[in-house]
Amino acid sequence: MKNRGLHELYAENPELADELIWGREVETVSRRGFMKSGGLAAMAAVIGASIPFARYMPGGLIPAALAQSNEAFSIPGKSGLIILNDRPLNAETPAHLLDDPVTPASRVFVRNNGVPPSTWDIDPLDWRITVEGEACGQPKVMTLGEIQTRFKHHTLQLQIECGGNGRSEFNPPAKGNQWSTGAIACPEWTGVRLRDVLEDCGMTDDAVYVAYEAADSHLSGDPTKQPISRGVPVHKAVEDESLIVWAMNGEPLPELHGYPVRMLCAGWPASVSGKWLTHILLRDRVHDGEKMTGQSYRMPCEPVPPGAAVADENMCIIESMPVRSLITYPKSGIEVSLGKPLDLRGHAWAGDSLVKAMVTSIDFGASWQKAKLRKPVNRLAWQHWTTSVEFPEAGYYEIWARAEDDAGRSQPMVLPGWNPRGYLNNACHRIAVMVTA
Ligand SMILES: Nc1nc2c(c(=O)[nH]1)N[C@H]1C(S)=C(S)[C@@H](COP(=O)(O)O)O[C@H]1N2
Ligand SMILES: [Mo]
Repeated sequence: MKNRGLHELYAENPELADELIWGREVETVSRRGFMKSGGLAAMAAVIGASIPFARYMPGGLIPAALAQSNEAFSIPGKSGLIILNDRPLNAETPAHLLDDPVTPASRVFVRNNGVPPSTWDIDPLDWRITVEGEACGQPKVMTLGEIQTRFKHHTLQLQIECGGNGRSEFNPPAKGNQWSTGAIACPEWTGVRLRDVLEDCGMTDDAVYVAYEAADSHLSGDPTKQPISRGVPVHKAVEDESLIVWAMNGEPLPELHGYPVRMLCAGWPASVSGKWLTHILLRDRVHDGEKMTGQSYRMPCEPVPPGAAVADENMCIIESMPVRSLITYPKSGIEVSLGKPLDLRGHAWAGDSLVKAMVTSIDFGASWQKAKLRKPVNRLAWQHWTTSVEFPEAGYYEIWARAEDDAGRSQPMVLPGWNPRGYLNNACHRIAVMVTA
């Protein structure tokens, strides 16, 4: 057990992990089977406190107090991100470092599929973007400089979230970057509307999809292969908030985030927001570029049992991301004194939808209290929430946060439906709090 991560152990066999770690007998029937008192003493000993609401604690779930075991690693321009892979570079942001209302560039997660282009010596105004494709009336090559002078500028705060955010919790495990909760960011972006550029290039009536190609290269080094080329249906591409951006928080785009220019279609898996943009393709069919087909960024069209193999033709392209939230203050593992209310805050978002309500629980979801929830600064920006909780006695607690969107869809308490590639885990975020007398 020494050589195996807690997450790996829980992912493979949560009941066995409970047993190994806590020495308790667990019901094998249900992953959510409640704890038996045998292991309680062991768990309380490791955590270092009693667990007042232990009777509600689901089995097979890593206590939030122990769930953040990865070490921080440094990447130029970043602060406190956790590296998941260094080739290609993938790094996520711990929840408490996402506390700012507008995410600073230093805290925006990084998801690369290939090797970024070398751009340190380019003239950004001279960067060329080709607009072409079956549904493009007048194919054009435009420089970024021309795009900046010809079209109206827009600045919006927009959230981007990787489709695989939360993947690390699926069981059986899904291959790919083992994101926990940190593949989400909501900086402010400046650019022009994608729609304005598409109209200028004479988008025809048979346009179905708008896709990107980019300047990064495939990991294999094969110049004929692209690392990723995805897109969105025309209705999403022509929304007011779909942009071609060159600035993040008023500064040129950082190299890791697509310098000098990227596409940005918020609320959908961030894989539709192509970095290092070189081509905009107006397609007369669903785009068939790299990572559009097969099982990439697709979910089973109908729910499947955990571990099932799903044929490609039964996998559907992910569109809007599901409702989700984070507790960004306090940091998990905080110690507080009994008798003092604890202020909490965080963000909530729901893909293309609005978040309508936000609730928190201190008793493993047995009861919930309503938080104050603000409106987004603009459509497709995350929303801020605050609340204050009081604890009845000293001991170990978990705070769970749960958002509900305007269509009445809530976050699942533990895990949503399993899927082969481990997408769309929007389970409640949990933090550990130790209350001392
Ligand atoms: N050209 C290019 N664009 C890309 C990617 C990439 O690897 N290459 N990764 C995509 C994926 S999967 C995600 S989640 C987001 C991540 O954006 P970020 O690194 O700016 O946070 O960029 C998307 N755009
Ligand atoms: Mo992604």
